Amino acid sequence: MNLGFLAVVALLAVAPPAIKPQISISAPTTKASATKAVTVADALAAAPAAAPIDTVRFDGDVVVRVLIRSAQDLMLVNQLSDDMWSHHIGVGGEADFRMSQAGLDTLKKVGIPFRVMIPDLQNRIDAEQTRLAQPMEGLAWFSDFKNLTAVNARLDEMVAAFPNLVSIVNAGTSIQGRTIRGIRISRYPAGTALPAFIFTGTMHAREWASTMTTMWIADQFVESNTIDPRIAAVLDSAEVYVFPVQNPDGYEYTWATGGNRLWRKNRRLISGTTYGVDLNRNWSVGWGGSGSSGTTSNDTYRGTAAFSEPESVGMRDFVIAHPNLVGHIDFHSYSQLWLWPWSYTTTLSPDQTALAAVGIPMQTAIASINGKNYTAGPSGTTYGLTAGCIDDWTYGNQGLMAGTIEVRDTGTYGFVMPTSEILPNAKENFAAAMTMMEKLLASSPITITLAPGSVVADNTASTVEVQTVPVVSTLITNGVRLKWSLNGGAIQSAVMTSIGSNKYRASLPAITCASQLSWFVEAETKFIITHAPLNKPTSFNLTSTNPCFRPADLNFDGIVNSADLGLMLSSFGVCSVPTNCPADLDHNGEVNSADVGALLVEY
Ligand code: 0X9
Ligand code: ZN
Repeated sequence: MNLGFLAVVALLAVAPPAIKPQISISAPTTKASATKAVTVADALAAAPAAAPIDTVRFDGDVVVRVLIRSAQDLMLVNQLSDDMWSHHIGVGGEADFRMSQAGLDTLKKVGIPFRVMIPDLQNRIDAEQTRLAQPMEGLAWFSDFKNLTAVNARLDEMVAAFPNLVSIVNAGTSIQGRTIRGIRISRYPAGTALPAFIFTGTMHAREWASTMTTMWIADQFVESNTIDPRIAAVLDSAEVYVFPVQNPDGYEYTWATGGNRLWRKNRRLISGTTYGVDLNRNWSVGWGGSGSSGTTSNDTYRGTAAFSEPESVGMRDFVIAHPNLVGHIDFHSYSQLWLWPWSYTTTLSPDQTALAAVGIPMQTAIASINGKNYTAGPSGTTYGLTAGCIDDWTYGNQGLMAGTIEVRDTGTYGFVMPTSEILPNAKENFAAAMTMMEKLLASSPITITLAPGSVVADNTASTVEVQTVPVVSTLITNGVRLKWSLNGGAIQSAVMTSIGSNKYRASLPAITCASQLSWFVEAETKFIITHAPLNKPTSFNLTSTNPCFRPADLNFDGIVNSADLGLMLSSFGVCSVPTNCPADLDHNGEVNSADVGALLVEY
């Protein structure tokens, strides 16, 4: 791991232009930059309505992968480009930058090693525009990228087709007044106590592959909810939230005439011609730290304060309002990475073991679909420091297992991905999401090893024993609990005592004739509480019923009568196995007249 490079990446993101070193090369005067978008947006506002406004163009721009050998290399590249496409740290510290031909010429002159990844960026954008202008009727939804209107229409269609499964949820309103829409997928009524997962996309506007990935997750959970046994099992035990577009204004701007295909931030007007806060630098955990910028024009501008932006406030409040959330993946593009906390520091999270216990199987699951290798690890050391990200907050503040997936590709196409990649990419990332859910739901499986039958004796406490072997993270202190409700009343709880071998024991209270007890066991680990007998609400309905059993009611019909007397008389005599001799009411090893007397008292 090249820690020096990390520090430099951080420097790149935070360094305001005023302190850039004066390097004695001629800076390109026609440098393509995010400020182009600002100019056009400004022109849009000022222009007469009829004036044709061109979409921001990147004619002549290239995307280069630069080998950063030193801090000076990076500072120089920073002079030549203000659009870093990937911060991915490869061997020797490689990163992708968009720059003009003049910038490329300078790179050659000064001898920094580089490779042109995309020589014809504007051609590719033009080809994409031409393709998207073709009619799409009759084509499968995932055959091409979809704009915000189409995404929203698709969410509405899911609700219409599966009204008992899918409902629209929202996470507030963007700065331009667009609703941040998502769906809830659940077999249970809202408010049912179930663990929940949230999958989010398109926080960065140009990362269209993340929109399609989250839409595919939604699609699979909706369309295959009864067909695919793994999906069905998850929906038995959990609810799923999907927010495909967290930055609707920015996304719309990447599609709009007069917009900018490569826009990243939200669309806050900061001042003059400067727009946008990086929503993935606007969260409170580590806010303001390395890998975020205080310069308003920077692509990683963090805003004036944590949660200065309505989009991050909306998402934050949604997560706070759903304390049953246990897992979160925020999808971005590109680089094929699975990054878990922390991202604001290189210090390992206290839950590194648990994060890896789920994270490595997720990486394996991705590879199992199409053979693609995604690099996985803690974000700070795997990717570089990025302070103020959503997943550091959902993990650090809300206790969710969380992380960021950078989907395909590794730079051949970058943000302008061919349609042939949409489904293979979506499918391998669906596998990651599935694995996170399954691993967490099976985080601490509980086996009931001793339980009372459905009928218990009057006024006799019964014992429950369970075994649970946590596989993701350890049980919290007093984390295994027996819970019950007497006659439908308030839920009572008792900590189960450890009896060794991962076994725990506790007693259910004695109950009297005709009362009813419902009970279940829960095991609490850092990320999720699992339940037994099943991790779903119906588990609670395992009941223990006492039908006012009387010993003399030998045929269990609720009444002591001549039928019971007949049974007793037919078993008159010595009991060879006293415990198997119900008619021996006084337990003296013989059914005799004393027992008949006892039976008649009960008549
Ligand atoms: O910089 C970002 O916000 C993400 N990369 S991107 O190219 N999509 O912009 C990476 C965030 C990595 N940090 C976290 N794990 N949050
Ligand atoms: Zn991103």
